[in-house]
Amino acid sequence: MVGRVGPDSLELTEAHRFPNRPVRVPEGLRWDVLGLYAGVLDGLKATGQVASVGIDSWAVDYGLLDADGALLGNPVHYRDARTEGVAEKVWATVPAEELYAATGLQYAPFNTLYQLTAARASAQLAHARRLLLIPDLLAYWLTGEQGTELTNASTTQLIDPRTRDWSYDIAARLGIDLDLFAPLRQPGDPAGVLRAEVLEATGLAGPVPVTTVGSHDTASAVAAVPAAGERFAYICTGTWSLVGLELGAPVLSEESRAANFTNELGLDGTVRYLRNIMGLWLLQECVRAWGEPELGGLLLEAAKVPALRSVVDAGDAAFLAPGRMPERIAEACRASGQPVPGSPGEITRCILDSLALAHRRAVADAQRLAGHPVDVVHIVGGGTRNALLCQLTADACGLPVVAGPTEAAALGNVLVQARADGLVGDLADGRRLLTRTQALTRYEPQGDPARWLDAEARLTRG
Ligand code: LRH
Repeated sequence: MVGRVGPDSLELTEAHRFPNRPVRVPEGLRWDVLGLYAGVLDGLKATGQVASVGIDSWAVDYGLLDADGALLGNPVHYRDARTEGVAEKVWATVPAEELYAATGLQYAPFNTLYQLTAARASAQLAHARRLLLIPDLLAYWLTGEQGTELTNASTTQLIDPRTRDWSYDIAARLGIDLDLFAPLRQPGDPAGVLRAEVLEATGLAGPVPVTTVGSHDTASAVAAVPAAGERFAYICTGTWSLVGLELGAPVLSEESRAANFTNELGLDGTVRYLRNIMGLWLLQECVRAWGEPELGGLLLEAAKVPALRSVVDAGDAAFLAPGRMPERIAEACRASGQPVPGSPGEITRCILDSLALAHRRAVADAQRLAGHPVDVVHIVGGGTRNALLCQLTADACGLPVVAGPTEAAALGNVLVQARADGLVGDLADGRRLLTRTQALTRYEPQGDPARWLDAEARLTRG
């Protein structure tokens, strides 16, 4: 994405798009990270020329480098099965309560800490001298310089959200060598310049600086939530729904742990207090199983299906792995004694109702646990294109929803680069620019909110 920023303008254009296809090999599910890097180079070439480059991606995953700086194998995909049953082993050394009080991270089997524990006896880790999170790995290949960007580092479960530094004690007790990580760097810090070979491969004229941005895509997306003031919740929609609040300090209570809320780090000393919900992954996997029918048609069919006939728990890790998604959703409905959706339209409706319900729960729980009331819910990311999901979320939350921008992560990324260049001011200033320049749609809550409480009760009964 190419961003153009002026005093009263902020525009994105897509220079190049390439698929990110995980590959299943005998040892498990892997990322084709060389393919991604090649896509990045093609993308840079397609820009013509840029003043700065910033990289963000999904969280938690990493590549390992040997003593020569060479990549050791393909990075493992966070949906790979290697972390099954690993958390219990970790908790035998550091109890889950203590781990939460120290790192503030919600339990997810794929947090880097569990992945590293799963890999403990592997030959690859034994030979590794450096670990780079995915955006830091791409930045290393582009610049030759290594660093660990803070917002993404906070998803490793090895950062203390109070000090915004490593959790040295936790790492030591779990036998994780923090020297594997390159020094921490902050959004806005310089991350080097494009190497001569990269300039040659892309045709760009150097020097082109690489700027550290909120390299966790969700950190960048939250930075681009066009909110005024503090009384807002956000939902970053896409493969995941990340639902929560922006806070000045982490919430590390036992109640918060039990509710599975995470304290990831955001820009400018903020904390992203949120819950990971399975998100449109549920629908993406069904669409794949149905042979990729057109989404518009599916949503029209879904809109005709009566509301809230059956719902599933969109926070359930049972939906994490790829494959057989329509069947797994049907099984979950059957197990909780609800009508079993059969047609693609019915299953789509079940997914959207379930997501809206999970959004409702997370928005309500976050406000209660953080003692931070909100007046509006902002939806950013891919789900903003799904008007039915936005309306259902407004209905379920009983709050107005403001949907947009869609490319929030890219906009948040660009804003941090623009700021490093002195073109925009702080987070609030960037948000005002977004509000003035981006297309936003408002959805007012409709219908009786009690219906959603009834549906929620069905989940807990199941
Ligand atoms: C979204 C995301 C999310 C993480 C998940 C692994 O792309 O970064 O914030 O929890 O991927």
